[in-house]
Amino acid sequence: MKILILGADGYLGWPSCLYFSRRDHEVTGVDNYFRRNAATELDCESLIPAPNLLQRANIWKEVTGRSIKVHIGDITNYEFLLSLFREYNPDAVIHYAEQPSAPYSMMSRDKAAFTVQNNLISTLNIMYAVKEVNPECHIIKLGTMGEYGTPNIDIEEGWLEIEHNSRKDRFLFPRQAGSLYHTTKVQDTDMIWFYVRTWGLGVTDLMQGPVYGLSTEETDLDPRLTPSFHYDEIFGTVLNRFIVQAVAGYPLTVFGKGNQTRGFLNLRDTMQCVYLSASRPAARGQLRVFNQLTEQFSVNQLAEKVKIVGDRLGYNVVIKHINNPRVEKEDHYYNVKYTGLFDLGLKPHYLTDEILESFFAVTDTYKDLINRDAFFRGVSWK
Ligand code: USQ
Repeated sequence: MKILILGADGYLGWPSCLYFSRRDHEVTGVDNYFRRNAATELDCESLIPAPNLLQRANIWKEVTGRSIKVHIGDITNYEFLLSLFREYNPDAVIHYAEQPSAPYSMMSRDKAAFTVQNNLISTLNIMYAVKEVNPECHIIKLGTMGEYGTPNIDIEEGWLEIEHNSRKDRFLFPRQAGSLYHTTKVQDTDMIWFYVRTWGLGVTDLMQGPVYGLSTEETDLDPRLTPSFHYDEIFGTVLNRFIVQAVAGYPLTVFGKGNQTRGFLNLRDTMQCVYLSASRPAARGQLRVFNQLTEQFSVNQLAEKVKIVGDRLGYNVVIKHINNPRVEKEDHYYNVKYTGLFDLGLKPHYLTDEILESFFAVTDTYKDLINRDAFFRGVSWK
C-alpha cells in the first residue's frame, strides 16, 4: 500500500510511519514542525530530544534498511498538499496533522484562531485533494472521544438511531465538546460527513481517547527512534504526565474531584487500530466511525494505579487535587461502546502493573531531563 502520513513528526505520526514501513508499505511522512516550534515557544519540550524528521528517516534506514520519504511543509497550503497527492497517488492518507492540544486551544484568541484555521483547512484540503487526484484513496482521520463529551446516556460507536413521532433515522451521535480543540474535531466530522454524502469519498473517523506510553516494537529497535513525548500541561496527556510527575517526585496533578472518566489506550494499540483501519478500508460513500479505546478509567483510578506501582518501586508518590482549570463535569455517567476495532482484530495491551513498571523504568532513564516548570501552567478555560 502507498500511504501518506500527515503529521509524521508527532507522538502518533512517527511511530505510525515505522509501523507501516516495517510491514512493507511505501510510506511518505509530512510535517510542518508545528509542535516542535510551539514546544520551543512555550518552553515545554519533549522529554526525549528527538532528531528531526529527516534525521529520523535516515536512522530508520540505517537500522532496518527501509526507506521513509519525508516532506516538510504545511498542508493548509493546498498547492503543497496537492503536489504530494499527485507525486505519490496514495491508496490511503492518515490525517494526524492537527493542532492536538485542548489547553493550547484555550490559551488565547490567536491560538484559538490558529487551531480553527489549521484543523479545519487541513481537513478541507485533504477532501479536495482526494477528490481531485484519486477519490478511491481511503481517508483515515483522527477524531477524538472528546467530541461526544460526557452525555448521561451510553456513547454509541459514532451513530445513533432515533425514533421521533413514530419515524426512525440514523444520525451522527450527538456531540458536545469540552474545549475549542475538541470543537474543531466536531466540525471536522461534520465537514467530512458532508463530503462523504456529496462526493462519495470513503472515510474512517477514529474517535480516540487519551493515549499513553512512549514506545512501540519499532521504536524499541533504537533509542533514537523514540517518539516525541510530552508531559507538560499543554501537550502531555494525563497518564504520561502522572508517570513523569511520579518519577520527578512532583505531586500528581489531579484536576478537581478526579472522577472525570475517559477511554484510554496504549500507544501500541493506536498503531494496531490505524493499521487495521487501513487494511480494511471504508467503502466509497461510507463514513465509518470507530471508538478507539481499550479501557475506561477515572483520573482518580489512574492516579491510584500510578501511586501503587510507583510506591512499590520506591518513588513515594503523592496525589494532589488541585482546582480544575478546565470546565468539565467531575461526576458523570460514562459508558462507551467500542467493539468495531476489536471485530477487526485488535489485540489490546491493557494497563497492567507490568506495563506501568516498564513505563516507569524507561521514564526513569530520562529523569535528569525533566523540566518541572512544565508540569503546571494553569491554562484556564474561564
Ligand atoms: N487531567 C487531570 N490532570 C492533569 C491532566 C489532565 O486531572 O494533569 C484530566 C483532565 O481534566 C481531563 C482528563 O484528565 O478530564 C484527560 O485530560 P488529557 O489532558 O489527558 O486529555 P485531553 O485534554 O482531553 O486531550 C487528549 C489529547 C487529545 C485527544 C484527547 C482524547 O491531547 O489530542 O483528542 O486526549 S479525549 O480526552 O478522549 O478527548
